[in-house]
Amino acid sequence: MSKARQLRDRMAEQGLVHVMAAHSPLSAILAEEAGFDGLWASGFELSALYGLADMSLISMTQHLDMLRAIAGRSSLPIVADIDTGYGNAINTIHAIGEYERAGASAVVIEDKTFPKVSSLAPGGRQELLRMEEFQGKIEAAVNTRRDPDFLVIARTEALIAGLGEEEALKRASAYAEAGADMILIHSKKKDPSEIESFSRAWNGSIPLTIVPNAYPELSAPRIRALSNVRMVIYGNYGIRASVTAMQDAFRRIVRDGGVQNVHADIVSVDEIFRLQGTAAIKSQESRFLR
Ligand code: SPV
Ligand code: MG
Repeated sequence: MSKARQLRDRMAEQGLVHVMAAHSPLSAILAEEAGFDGLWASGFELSALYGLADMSLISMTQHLDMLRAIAGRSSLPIVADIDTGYGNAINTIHAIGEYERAGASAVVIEDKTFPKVSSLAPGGRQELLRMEEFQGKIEAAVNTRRDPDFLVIARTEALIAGLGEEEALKRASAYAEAGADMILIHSKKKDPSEIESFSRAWNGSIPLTIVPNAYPELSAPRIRALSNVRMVIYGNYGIRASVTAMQDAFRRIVRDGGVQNVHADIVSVDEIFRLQGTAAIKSQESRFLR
């Protein structure tokens, strides 16, 4: 059974799957150990890892390399954030082949123009593609996938662009007609009202995915009450948690003039050895090194 099938089955069984952002194999290992259902190969997180803005500056090759490395160290299904599909429908066809081969179980493609600007960037330029052109990208993606369970998730940025619920609903219906498996509806409003209202108004022809980055109070019980939502993506929590931890430790080391205090408050080197799979290598050494 493919991981894409597993993800679909889990959505059907649980009603809601929890997908954590991963920007590296190590963050993917930690997400799997914590109990998430899937991984989000986030463009925002990978851009931040490179110290860059999430504005189509990271190449498809860089994203694919990281996705392959993540797939090699985690058994969870991966939802790949492929932004605008790297160009037009022809670029999208190429991208779908590459991402499926690299080990993704799903892609999210958004209806912005290339190059995109991060949805949450204050005052960010948010230009949408013509709806018909984006339908072409969705049809191309659906037509290209080899595993029929591979999920094509169409993300509309109509609310992000300030075009309102009616436009968002119109676009979501058009993308469902084009063959999308799910709609990702995103909002940068500081409360979940836009998302709750959209989800109530949605015709339910295909399920919804949400990314509660700007409105964190939308907890799992409240999401479950929105009957159309089947996937929640925790979109930037991996990189933010890492930055919090590193800022704290690095500042303390400078302030304290050494690592004597921080040492006991961070994980041991043995814990890193465990995450690196060192025990398995030890047993391989004793078996095969002669
Ligand atoms: C990402 O994590 O790259 C996303 C989610 O696309 S957001 O940054 O909120 O747009
Ligand atoms: Mg993104």
